[in-house]
Amino acid sequence: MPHLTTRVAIVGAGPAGLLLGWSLHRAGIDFVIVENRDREYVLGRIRAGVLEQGSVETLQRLGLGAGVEAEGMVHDGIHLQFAGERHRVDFSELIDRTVTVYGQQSVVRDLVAAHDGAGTPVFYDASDVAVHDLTGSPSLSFTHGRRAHRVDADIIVGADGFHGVCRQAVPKDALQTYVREYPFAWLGILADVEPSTDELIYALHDDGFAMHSMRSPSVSRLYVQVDPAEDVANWSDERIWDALHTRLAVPGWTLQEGPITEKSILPMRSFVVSTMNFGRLFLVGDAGHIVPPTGAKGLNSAMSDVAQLSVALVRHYAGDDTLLDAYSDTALARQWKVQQFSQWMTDMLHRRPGTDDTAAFDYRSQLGRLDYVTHSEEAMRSLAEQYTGLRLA
Ligand code: RFL
Ligand code: PHB
Repeated sequence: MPHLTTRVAIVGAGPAGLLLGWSLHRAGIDFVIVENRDREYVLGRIRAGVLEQGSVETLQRLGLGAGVEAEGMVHDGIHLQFAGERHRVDFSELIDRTVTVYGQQSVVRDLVAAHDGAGTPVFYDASDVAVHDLTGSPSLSFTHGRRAHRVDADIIVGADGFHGVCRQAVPKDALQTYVREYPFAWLGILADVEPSTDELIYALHDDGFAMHSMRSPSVSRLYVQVDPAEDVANWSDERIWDALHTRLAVPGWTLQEGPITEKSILPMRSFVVSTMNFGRLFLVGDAGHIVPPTGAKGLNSAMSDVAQLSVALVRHYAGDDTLLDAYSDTALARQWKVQQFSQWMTDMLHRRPGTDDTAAFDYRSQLGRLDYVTHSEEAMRSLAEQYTGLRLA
């Protein structure tokens, strides 16, 4: 059986695993990445769309800035819409920060191309991936090309997302989880049509949330709030456009329609682990935390974890464990700030189901909150700071 020895064994070739591998490659630290899907699946996954300024800087620092610089769309602010009116929050003017619309698919494409070009060891299409002896001499086993493989490593990094094996490998008494479910989901579409807006629109309407985002000057990304149990088959293209027209309407503005090329329902959940470290295992990204997408924080949090862990690993191999020992606390301190922001944005912008007094009260209270947030400079500044990305740990 092929038997490899490396310093860092990374499970998962999503954005977190690929980015960490690339950071280690640049630092001259040996690593292996093992992914249980094939390369085409990894490249085809459509997910997040907004990069914080710090995430763009991370890509640039690692020599991966060309794609985002050529194709990324820098946005100075967002629109918040409620009660039939659209209000702009201008990040540039308020705090001199921006965000960049650049799809996760493009980030992953750039990372895969970089790894391919450098010939780094990324095993796609592996099966039976398992981690062993996390508090002793850690190792990874998997099947690849019908052959059993084993990797001995100093450190294992779980970059294998919410459903991965690494977090599950931690004994139950060593890791607690904190979860919050939401009584709604998003139906997301990609459409071949020029975006009808220059910046993202987040709207709360009597019928529920809707959002207009984009992927390029000719591709729009749009979302509508639906019931979590909803079947995507119940949503014809016509029904989706009708809902978007209704929820995004403001006088004097027209939503352009185009062919829908992708349609899916995204569940919503908040989830955080009590520790991102067990023995020689370190978790990054969705393996350790999930946010509802309203604050656009999933991918950015994964990139922030990786930025911290890669510096900690470089220091570790230079003989200093201070940052590695502090990694879990540092990452979670930042993550809980991101969690409360994502929860706040989500609660503010979605219509709770039900016709009882509490639902009616909540809706009016949300409208009051939106009115405050779009008219108080202090409130807008706080939103801007959090949306464009906290720089503190
Ligand atoms: P990923 O992207 O889930 O990658 C994990 C990788 O690990 C692989 N894997 C395994 N590999 C080996 N062995 C195993 N046993 C394995 N189990 C899993 C997987 O195949 C995969 O390749 O996690 P990562 O790298 O931490 O990146 C996190 C981001 O992908 C995530 O936070 C965001 O995409 C979340 N998210 C969104 N965030 C936003 O900010 N805006 C969005 O619009 C948005 N849309 C989404 C999303 C997440 C979604 N999922 C997870 C349901 C839409 C969807 C559908
Ligand atoms: C997206 O473009 O897919 C997107 C943008 C902002 C969000 C969520 C998703 O908050």
